[in-house]
Amino acid sequence: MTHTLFSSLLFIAIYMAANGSANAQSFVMTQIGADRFLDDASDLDYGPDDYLWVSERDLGQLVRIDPETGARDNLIKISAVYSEGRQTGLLGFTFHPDFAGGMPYVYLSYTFRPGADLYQRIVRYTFDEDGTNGFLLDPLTLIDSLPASNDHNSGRLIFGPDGKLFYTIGDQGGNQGRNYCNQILSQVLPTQMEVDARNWAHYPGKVLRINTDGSIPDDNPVINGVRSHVYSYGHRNAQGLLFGSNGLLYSSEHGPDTDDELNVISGGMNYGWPRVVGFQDDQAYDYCDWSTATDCATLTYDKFSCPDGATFLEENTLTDTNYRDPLFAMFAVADDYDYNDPRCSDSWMCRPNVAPSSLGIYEGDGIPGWDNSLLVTSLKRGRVYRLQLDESGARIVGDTTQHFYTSNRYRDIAAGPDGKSFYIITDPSGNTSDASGVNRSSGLANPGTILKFSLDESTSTNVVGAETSLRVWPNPATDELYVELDAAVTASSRAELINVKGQVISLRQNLAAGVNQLPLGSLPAGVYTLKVFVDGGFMVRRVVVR
Ligand SMILES: [Ca+2]
Ligand SMILES: [Ca+2]
Ligand SMILES: [Ca+2]
Ligand SMILES: [Ca+2]
Repeated sequence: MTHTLFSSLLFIAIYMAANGSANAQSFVMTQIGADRFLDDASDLDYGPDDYLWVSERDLGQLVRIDPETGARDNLIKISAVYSEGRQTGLLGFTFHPDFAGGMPYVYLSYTFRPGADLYQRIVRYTFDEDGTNGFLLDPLTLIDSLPASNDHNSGRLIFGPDGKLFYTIGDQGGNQGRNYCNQILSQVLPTQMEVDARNWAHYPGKVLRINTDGSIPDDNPVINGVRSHVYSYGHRNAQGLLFGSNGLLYSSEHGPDTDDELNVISGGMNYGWPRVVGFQDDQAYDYCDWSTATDCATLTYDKFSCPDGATFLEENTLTDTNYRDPLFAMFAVADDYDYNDPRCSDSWMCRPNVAPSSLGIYEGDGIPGWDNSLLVTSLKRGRVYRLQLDESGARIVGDTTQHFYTSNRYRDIAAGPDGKSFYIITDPSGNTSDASGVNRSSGLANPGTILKFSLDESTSTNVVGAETSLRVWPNPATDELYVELDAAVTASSRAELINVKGQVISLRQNLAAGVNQLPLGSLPAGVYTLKVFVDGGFMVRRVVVR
């Protein structure tokens, strides 16, 4: 075996978890490989061979990296991969569940361009450890000519416990940006005639379930009278997909400006997009279909207006009995939320979405208090959000906590085999938030590399935002809440009030050291979570309003 030694340097730093809970853990951060030793990485898996496998999206290259030394093998560069911009190229890959036991197959998905139009396909390669004639051999295309676009291709590919492949295919970025006159097809289902003709044009905005030979499983759901590869529909851009050992299928999904979603995916169900965002609550989102506007192509796109002739629909107009609300929305805002609030110096930062690039799960006892947690990587916030599942796996309990906070864009996460560590790939460029969590930054701390966070068992709890630095009263509260921050707090703090559905119903920028008054207005009585963000961490209090 020859290693391509791009870099075997290891950079080590102590990193404390930014986590408001009393039993917070601290982690040691190690950088594996130099800055930008990876091209735009899209998928990271801890391989059955104890290497870190990474797809380099733009180069169309699959590599594996020794997690101890950072030494790297370039396994294959696929010449058929077509890439332009940030949403195309080599998207995802996964291992056959019996990879080490006689089925040495790796499945990859990528965009290609045989003519004027873009497509994506899923291809199986056979791994040869010897590598003399190449590491990945004998490509076998499972499914070809899936729709692709310059935006929102998704591309998460996983194996289910049922031996089927599951694949997310995004909404192609319709109804926004440069594709603003393209109809979103997430609610449009394939017809029998299309399936018979192997025409997959209506697959955007779906989760697909695929036999390992590419055919349609006999037990796939019949939706609208048709059995196809479509397993679920109504998706926007699901870049996270995994099965828990409880057998449930989870996805994470980018919301438009609010309501990034976590979903439990069930066969045949409709997850709402573009008719519903987050919960079906008619808050802070309506669907305006620009593709139906009069002379759409002559208009200038503006996401906060709806042009003449365009179909306009509130969330409550979706009445599909297959509709399912998400497990959690991160993070939702109320109807009166001003996306262009003049108090907010940067509207991109002030939008409540986190840009969830992938989803991981932690199952085990190695990190006390973390068993059965979903882990969401954020491009926009440079951190991992941890959501605790209950025993059924179908409900989130407790508060969202934040970990591994650095000024980076996190692309994907993989748990290490020791049950006490995580690996995260970072983007080589782009915007994220700075250490305060409030300001936009393009100065990435660790661009284009792999960060390892290992539980630090040698130190006692040392948490950003110690319990003593926040006082909240009265509790219960009626008309207003007083929030006192200690004198060391910078002026860049902010507060969120979150209801039991996980929706941010009130957001206050620029809390100052000392006493701050938060008017509660006409909030419904109930239990709320107050989150105060300070110095790269946050603190949480339960607040009763009556
Ligand atoms: Ca992965
Ligand atoms: Ca993968
Ligand atoms: Ca949804
Ligand atoms: Ca909603």
